[in-house]
Amino acid sequence: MDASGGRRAGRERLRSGPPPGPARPGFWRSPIRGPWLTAVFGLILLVGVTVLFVTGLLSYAAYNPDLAAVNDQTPGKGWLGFYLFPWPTSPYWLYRLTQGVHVVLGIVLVPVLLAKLWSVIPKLFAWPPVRSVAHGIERLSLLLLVGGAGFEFATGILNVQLHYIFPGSFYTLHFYGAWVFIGAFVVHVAFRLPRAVRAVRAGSAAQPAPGSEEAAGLVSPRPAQPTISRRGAVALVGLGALALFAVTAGQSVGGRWRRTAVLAPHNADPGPGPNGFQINKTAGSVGIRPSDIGPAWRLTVRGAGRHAVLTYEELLAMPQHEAALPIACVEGWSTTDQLWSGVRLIDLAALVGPGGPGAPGGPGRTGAAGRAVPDVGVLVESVQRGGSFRSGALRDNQVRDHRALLAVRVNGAVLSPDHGYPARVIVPGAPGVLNTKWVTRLTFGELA
Ligand SMILES: Nc1nc2c(c(=O)[nH]1)N[C@H]1C(S)=C(S)[C@@H](COP(=O)(O)O)O[C@H]1N2
Ligand SMILES: [Mo]
Repeated sequence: MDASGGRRAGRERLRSGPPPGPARPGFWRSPIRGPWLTAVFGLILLVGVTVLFVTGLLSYAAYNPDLAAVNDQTPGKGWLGFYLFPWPTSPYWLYRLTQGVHVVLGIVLVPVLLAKLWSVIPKLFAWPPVRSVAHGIERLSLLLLVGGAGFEFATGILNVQLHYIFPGSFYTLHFYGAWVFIGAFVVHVAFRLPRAVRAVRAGSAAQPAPGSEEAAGLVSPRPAQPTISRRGAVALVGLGALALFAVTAGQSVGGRWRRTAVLAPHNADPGPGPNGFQINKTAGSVGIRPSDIGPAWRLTVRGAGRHAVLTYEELLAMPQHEAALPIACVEGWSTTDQLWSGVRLIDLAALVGPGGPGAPGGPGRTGAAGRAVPDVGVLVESVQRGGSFRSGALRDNQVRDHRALLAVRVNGAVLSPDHGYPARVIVPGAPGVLNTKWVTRLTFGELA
């Protein structure tokens, strides 16, 4: 047989019907599968994934990935990060809200995502696997869609469960994955939205004839007896989502609600007292030695060509200010507002600013007319040597906010070693990761 004869025989086999198994019509027998069920889950995901994508991009912007290649070094994000903007400091609970929504919603949508995938399983085995070039491209885009969704949900959930097992940085993987996923998602929505809207309008009782255009390959030609109604199935998935909400949302609210977050890794009791609120990494767990933060501790402050070295007592002798601010972690947990007190970052910048302390035209937007106002972004370094954490960078607008402190006290007490004694940064509106603990050096000036 010549080559073209072989191809013809292959085509004959395809036309003569699918092999035995899941590709056969009638293999999938659930009577509730159909355009209505798929459309309901699909429309919920349309709203949910859109919110996830937007809050995810916001989280990335909040992380200040443009600063000094300190906060993040995702290569190529310059192009995908076209939208990056200076993260504001007001409202001070901004990141607490956006990241709480991102993480809680991501967890709550898991049952909906699984139900949606279940509802379209017969299409995975569609026969013939590829009907035309267009069909082939469509199936390839579905691979990116389903693969992208699986990847984003899996990496996100592993991250909030503190399982950093993926190769490379979470930020890099989750960020690139999000763009691949959202690309496939937009294409999918563009093709399917009209059909989904029609199916939902037709109602849960309407079931198009199997094999018809409107059935979209979802309706079984040999349905089994129903054990649940379509609406019942949606309600069941909704209950699952609600249950997940009930056991995770508490960690984003903080305070006494944190105990309800039994599925969250950060639900342990942080103990009583002024320092009794959530700790990310304890001093012991990242190898902070008592000698690092004992009497020999010094704070080095550097600015345009000048620097100052302060003892703990000298830091305490500077004007102390208060700010009630939460800590809101990228992992989705947050504390309620805590009352921090310490030295304003802008006052520390003024110590080493171009004009020196109190000089006209020193740091502050109200410099003498015509004088360029220096950028007071800051690189914050910790005494920490263990773990992956070294430093963090803050933007000019964050340093200038009067609530941005190098805190030495919280809720009226000296900082505990686990919360960053002798001094830690606290900034309004920013992700927790920028609130560097056990600070030993501040370098003010142009960063990017
Ligand atoms: N030096 C240092 N600072 C750090 C961290 C760290 O691991 N090391 N963790 C950061 C993260 S991710 C968060 S969410 C906050 C948590 O602060 P807390 O432990 O006082 O609640 O500290 C930040 N500062
Ligand atoms: Mo964090």
